[in-house]
Parts: sequence; structure tokens; C-alpha cells
Amino acid sequence: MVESLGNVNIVRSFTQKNLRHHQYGLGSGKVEEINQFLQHTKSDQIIVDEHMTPKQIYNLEKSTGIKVIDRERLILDPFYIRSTTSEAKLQIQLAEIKYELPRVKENTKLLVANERPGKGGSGEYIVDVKFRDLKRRMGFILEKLADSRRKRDLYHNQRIENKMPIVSLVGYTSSGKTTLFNLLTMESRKTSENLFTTLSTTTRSFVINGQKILLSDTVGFIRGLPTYMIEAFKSTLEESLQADIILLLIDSSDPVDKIKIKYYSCINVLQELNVDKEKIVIVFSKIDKAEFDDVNRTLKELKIEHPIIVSPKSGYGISKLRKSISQKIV
Ligand SMILES: Nc1nc2c(ncn2[C@@H]2O[C@H](COP(=O)(O)OP(=O)(O)OP(=O)(O)O)[C@@H](O)[C@H]2O)c(=O)[nH]1
Ligand SMILES: [Mg+2]
Repeated sequence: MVESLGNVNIVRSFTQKNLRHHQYGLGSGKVEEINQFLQHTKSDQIIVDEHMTPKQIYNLEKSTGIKVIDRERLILDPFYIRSTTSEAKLQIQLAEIKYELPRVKENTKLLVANERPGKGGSGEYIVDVKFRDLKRRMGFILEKLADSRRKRDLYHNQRIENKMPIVSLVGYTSSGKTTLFNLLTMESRKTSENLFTTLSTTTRSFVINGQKILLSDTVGFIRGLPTYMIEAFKSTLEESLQADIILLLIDSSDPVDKIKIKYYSCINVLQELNVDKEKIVIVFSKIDKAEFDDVNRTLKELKIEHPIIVSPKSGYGISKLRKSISQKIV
């Protein structure tokens, strides 16, 4: 996860059973331990793999004197760095503003509380201006997004009028969506083991038994995506989720526990986006990297019936997948 930030060198990991401590998220003993460690190293960031409140971030930054990045920030940053299309950029800016707003509000409160009487409350004024500026920018971005959504709807309706069936590839980030997309459509879109390699939807056509079908490759899911981010990316996914078939990709080479967590988080997102269950086809991918026995056990535990097992790398199961798509769309 942290690798997705790029140039990060992790010098030390600390563990804490739960982050429910009021002041810092971490317990004060742990903060003391971190502070002692920081006296001897030149670290410039603390990364916390959990959600923290703005107040906890503020307190921890104040105590340690260095930047604190929580899980939400960690998810946002790679999106920010990799976004290429203008719509993805707008969506990320929107998610960023939604992340900032409560923090700016919290800082106003903290500044007011810390300001000595008679100082004129300039801190409050500055933060207030920032708050209003963020609100104004949010309005502007929402307008632009609505504009591009209108254009996309038009395009989508045209496709439906042309009666081309649509199949969408969805799944956890790095589950192999783009690799399968490339194989079926003979494209060469970028794939990699990094998280969030794909940030916006691409649709191309492919043919099964003379029938032209549209295939969409989409942005990957991740556990614990904050609701405001789900909303920000909803428009990217929305169109794809109106497809006739939704192929939900699962990386079969993951350990069973991980598969379960990822599977349920994907199902939850799909449910939140009101996807019709009947349309979902579960595809276990990367079978060349896994054992059939393990996969069968996982399928039993998850009560998944009629999955399709494939490997775009070795070609295993691809003709069965094509057959199954073709049967479903007639
Ligand atoms: N061994 C093996 N590796 C695979 C297979 N399919 C994909 N991979 C690898 O898994 C990694 C992720 O693949 P992608 O296709 O980029 O995954 P994705 O789901 O599009 O990921 P995001 O765009 O980040 O959501 C890459 O390193 C692929 O080479 C497969 O069938 N077998
Ligand atoms: Mg991809």
C-alpha cells in the first residue's frame, strides 16, 4: 500500500492494537516511543494505516513535529499522482476538498482555542477564508463534473440505442482487470503490481461468435474507501455498472483471508451502488499462481456457485469465459 506513494523509505514500523485513543489515535506511550525514535532519525512523515480524526492528526503532528498521513490520505495520493484524464483529476480534487473541509473547520476551532485574548483572532479569519475558498472551488468542480457526465450520458444512450451488449470488469485494485481486458480486446493498456494503475474507465469492443460486445475496464476498489471518495468515483463507475454483465475479478493467488476481505468489500461497494446481483459473474483470476484445492475451499467458504476460473497469463479458462458471456447476453 505504502509503495504506491512512490519514493517512500520506511525506516520503522510501530504497531498499536487499536487507534481509539482520544488524543492521538495512538496511546500516549506509543507517541512517546515514536518521539524518542525520531530524536535519532531524520524521518519526515508518519504513515498511519487507519482513519484518524482531524484533531488526532493535528495533535500527533504537533507532538512529533512531522507530517502525519492517515489511510485516507494514503489512498488519495496515488490517485492524485497518477490521474491523467481531466475528469479523473476533477474527481480527485473533489475528494481532496472533501477531505480538507472538516480538517479546516477543526483547525479553526483549535486556533480559536489556542489564541490568546487580544490577538485579534487573525488565525480564525485566515482559516475561514480558506474554508470559503474550498467551498467555492467545490461548487466549480461539481459544475464541471455535471457537464462531463451529461456528455457521457449522451454517449451511453447512443450505445444502448445501437444495442451493443456491455460487459464491465470490476474488482479490487490489482486483481488483474486490465490484464484480462487487454487479452480480450487486444489492447495494450498499462498493467502493474502497483495499486490503482487504472484510474478511469476505458471501453473497447471485442467479438464473440460474430457478436460485437463492449468491454469496460474500470478503476479498482480498495478496502475502507471513505464514503466521500466512493461518491467522487461513483460517476466513473456508474456508467460501467449499467452493463449487462459485471465480471467481478478476484485474485486467486491471495491468501484465503485476504480473498475474503477483498471479496466482501467489493460486494459491499456494488451493493451500495445498487447493482443488480443477477448481473454479477464471479471470476477467479491468476489461477496460474494459485492451487486449485485452495481456490475450491475458498469458493465453498464464500458460498460462491458457478465461478469462472481463469488466467489471462496462461490462457486458462478464457474460452469458457467467452462462452459464458455469450450465453448470458443472448
Ligand atoms: N501470474 C499472473 N499475474 C497476473 C495475471 N493477471 C494479472 N497479473 C498481474 O497482476 C498485476 C495486476 O494486474 P492489472 O491487470 O494491472 O490489475 P488491475 O486489476 O487492472 O489493477 P488496477 O488498475 O490497479 O485496479 C500485474 O502485475 C499483472 O501482470 C495472471 O493471470 N497471472
Ligand atoms: Mg487496471
